[in-house]
Amino acid sequence: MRTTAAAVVTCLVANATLAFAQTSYFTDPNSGVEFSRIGSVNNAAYGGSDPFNIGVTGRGSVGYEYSIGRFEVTTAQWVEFYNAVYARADAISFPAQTLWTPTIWGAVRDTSYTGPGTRYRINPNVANAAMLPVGGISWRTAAVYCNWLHNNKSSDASAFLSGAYDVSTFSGGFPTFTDQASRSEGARYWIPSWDEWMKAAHYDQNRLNSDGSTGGWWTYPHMSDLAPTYGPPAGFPGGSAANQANTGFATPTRVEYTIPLGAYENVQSPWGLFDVAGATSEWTETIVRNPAGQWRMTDGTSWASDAFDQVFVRGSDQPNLPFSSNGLRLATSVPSPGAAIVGVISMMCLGSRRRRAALGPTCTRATRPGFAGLVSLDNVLVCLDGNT
Ligand SMILES: [Ca+2]
Repeated sequence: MRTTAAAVVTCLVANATLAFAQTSYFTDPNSGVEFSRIGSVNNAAYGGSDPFNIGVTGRGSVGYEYSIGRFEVTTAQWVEFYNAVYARADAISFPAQTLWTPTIWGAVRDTSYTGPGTRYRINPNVANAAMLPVGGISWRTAAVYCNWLHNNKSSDASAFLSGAYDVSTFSGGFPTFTDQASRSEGARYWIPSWDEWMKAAHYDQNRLNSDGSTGGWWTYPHMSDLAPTYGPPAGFPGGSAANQANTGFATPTRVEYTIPLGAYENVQSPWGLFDVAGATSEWTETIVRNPAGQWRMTDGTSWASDAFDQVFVRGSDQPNLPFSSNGLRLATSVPSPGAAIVGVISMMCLGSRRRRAALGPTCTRATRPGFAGLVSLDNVLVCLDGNT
């Protein structure tokens, strides 16, 4: 989102008398990602119910500031990364099952490119393809993306291999893997932990509690305890301005895959995140273990899937495979605490966006058949997600 200086001033003036804590946004020039700064250090953990026994009660407190993408990674951002990896003369040596080409995004192979390597480009025949979400990102591919950003998008092969995650640790898949458990010390970009993701999606520093205190948890990620209205946004076939998330519906013409990120412009998490519900399910760094094996946790529902956007529901998948429903919302330490944040706007001052897209030829349907009722069974989810 672009916010003009005039708009920022207007927003700040308009909200100068409001008591609630404001949310700070900034666009990081290195990654090109627009982030929300997550404050409220040492926030109260989620204290609600855990009906699926996933261990959510007591989670979601974070004792430091961090930032997280307002949008899932976009096709434009992923094309740049893809080409940095593949449109080159020297083939970078990765462990097996580390890099995958997305299955659902707004890019196509650039057939005019003769090498070296392979190059993709944003589909010129798809309106606003640059803002379409990216599905089919494996956890390991997401980790390599973090390495590349950590190393300032260096073209050197080593820039992809370490920094945030040491790819030499990547092996295995199901039922176990040896991948680095959490980000390297000093990582500048990373895959958010479940606590970081939960807080950014569901914790509201301004929610008024019955005892007069502020700060609490919403069941759903659009600052509500009631489920969002699922359906296409206004301007799309079957769409309505009353609809709130790109999930929970599937159309014969695959309208759901033509909806760009941020299309539900007035539907945001307490920290200004778009499309927490819908588009892709988002990887987290957190490892789920049970006697049957281990997985990396995902959260948020994906396109067309059964909608389970409650705070007490999550998914999980193997880190080595590119399930088409899975994408990435990036986390970062930049700017470092105390550094200047540009583009401060109020959560009430939302920029206008109107993005429309048509279905690209690379789109494929991604569903999670049988997802309903199996949300807490990681070993079952792994099998059901093998749909790419
Ligand atoms: Ca999402």
